[in-house]
Amino acid sequence: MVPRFIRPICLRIWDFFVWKNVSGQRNSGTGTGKKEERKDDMKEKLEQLKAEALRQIEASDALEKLNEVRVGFLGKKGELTSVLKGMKDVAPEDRPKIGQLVNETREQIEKVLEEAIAKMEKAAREAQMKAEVIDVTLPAKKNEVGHRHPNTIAMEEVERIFIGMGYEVVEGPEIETDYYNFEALNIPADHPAKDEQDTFYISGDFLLRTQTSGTQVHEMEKGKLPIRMIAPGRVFRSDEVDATHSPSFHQIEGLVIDKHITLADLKGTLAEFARELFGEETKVKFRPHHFNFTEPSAEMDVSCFKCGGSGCRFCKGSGWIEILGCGMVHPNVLRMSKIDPEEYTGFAFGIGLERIALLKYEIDDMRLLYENDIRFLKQF
Ligand code: 2NL
Repeated sequence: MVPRFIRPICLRIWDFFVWKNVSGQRNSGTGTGKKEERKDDMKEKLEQLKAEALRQIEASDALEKLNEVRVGFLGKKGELTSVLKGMKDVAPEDRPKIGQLVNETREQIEKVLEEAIAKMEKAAREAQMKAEVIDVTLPAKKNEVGHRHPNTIAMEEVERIFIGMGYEVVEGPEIETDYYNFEALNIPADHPAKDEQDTFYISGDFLLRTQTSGTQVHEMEKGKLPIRMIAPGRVFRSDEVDATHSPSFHQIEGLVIDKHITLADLKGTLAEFARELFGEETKVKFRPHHFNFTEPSAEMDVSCFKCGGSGCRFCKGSGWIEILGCGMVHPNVLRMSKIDPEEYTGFAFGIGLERIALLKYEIDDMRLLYENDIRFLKQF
């Protein structure tokens, strides 16, 4: 499209000729008869020009063609400009008249041109609207809303309970040294858990942590007491995959260290945890056990939340379900992390997250948690 500034430029050219004409009047005395003729010639030429422009506009079937017409007639080097160049041969007194005529011709061509452009643009818009018609009866695109993995739901539930009791959630590295994973936990060098058959060794001193206790050792070493923390996270053991085992699973360990912490604190805390997780009616019992890092040690069972303790398929008839391991932190463990066992005592526990998820959602095969079959995951 030819910009509108072309027009003022043409008018300037026109003014220039009028000015030249005034000075010409003063300086020269050309015969007026010939100039009279020129005036009529120009009138006729303008008429022809207009007729031709209108004909071309009429014949245009595309916006580009209309643009060509504009450039050809109204442009800087267009027909009208070249008519203006003939002005020098017109008698000075006729020049304003011819000038006016040129302007009128320009305006008329412009008007018709603009109307033709508007009409063509409207037609193009309408054609486009027709082509892009939206079928509002088509079914809408559905955005599938994702949700948390059952493991995550269980993990966040356990975290919520302990945060509610004033515990801090601390995460630590999945790669640990032998010291943080075993030695600092009072696990002797010849302990079977350290066997290559059970632990993934990386190189030298490094291994994939088999429990999140290392995170708690790091925390004890900081020397800031008391401690009330849980350490959730991924752990690794060199196990074959089956319905209850996976080489990578999740654990939530807990640690409390303060003055005057007793077994009563351990029992009260873990009983409260069980009631929040499985319901107000839940009973707990502690069975003696052995862990290197705690003394005494125990395993905690909860009354079966399916049958209430009378015995069913879910609890294999016993009425109890094993849920976690726990104990009072071994004095050797405290000492190795520079905590005086005469002044401070503590309790610790370890919960297998997958076990909680399987129990809570009544899933009978751990592998389902890792296969990421959307039909399975959608159910939680
Ligand atoms: C289990 C047993 C347990 C701990 C973990 C722990 C950590 C420190 C000191 C003492 Cl730093 N103990 N952790 C204690 C008892 C049991 O886990 O069966 N976990 C699934």
